[in-house]
Amino acid sequence: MLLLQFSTSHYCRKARLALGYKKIPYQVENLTPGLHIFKIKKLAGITTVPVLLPQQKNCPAVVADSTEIIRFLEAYKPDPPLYLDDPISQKEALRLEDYFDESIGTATRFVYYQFRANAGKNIDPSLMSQLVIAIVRSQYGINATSTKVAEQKIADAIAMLGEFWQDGYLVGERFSVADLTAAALLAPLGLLPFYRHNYPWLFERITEIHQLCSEPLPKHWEAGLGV
Ligand SMILES: N[C@@H](CCC(=O)N[C@@H](CS)C(=O)NCC(=O)O)C(=O)O
Repeated sequence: MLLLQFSTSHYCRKARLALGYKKIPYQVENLTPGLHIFKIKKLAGITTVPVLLPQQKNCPAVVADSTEIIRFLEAYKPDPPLYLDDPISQKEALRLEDYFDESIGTATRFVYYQFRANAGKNIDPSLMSQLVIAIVRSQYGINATSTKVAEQKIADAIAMLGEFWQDGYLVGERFSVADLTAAALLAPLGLLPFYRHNYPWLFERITEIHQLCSEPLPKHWEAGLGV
């Protein structure tokens, strides 16, 4: 299988965590933000990554969007499962996946890129990195005011996770797509000392989930500890 991705995208991280959890061999092709459109639009009809090309017999040629990729992987290799057996629990797991995708993943993007353009500028001062940060900030309208709203959404999500993650799972009695999605979409916050210092349990859990899925933590992860 081939995963078309941005190496820095947390939605692509979500797809990689699922592939890793299911121990499905895959390769990645890193696309350049902006130029990616020429490849992705023609192939998948959308402009966002991740896009998976299964390259297998009896499989679709293209699966776009992280949620659809997990749905496909679950059918392709049901074991170990990311979906839950009980229909009510499964409905809740998909609701949480959607909440993290639509609300928290975008909020993380605001908080993360606002940090990288200010206090976190020295994490990678290279021209290329600063250019990507500037493009993303302009594309999504990321500034101090818009980031305030995002910070509140993240605070609400962390409060909710605090109830479940300190000693259990988001839904039911085992790891599911809901836990995986939360771990992927909050992982970029591990680079921010504010979150690392105030919520150590959150990043312990995110680390555990990355280990479970054989996925490395985000680059510069140690920056969150101020080293
Ligand atoms: N709902 C999509 C969101 C993916 C997404 O927002 N990807 C961003 C990178 S983090 C992207 O491709 N942005 C490029 C663009 O919008 O042109 C998913 O879950 O796959």
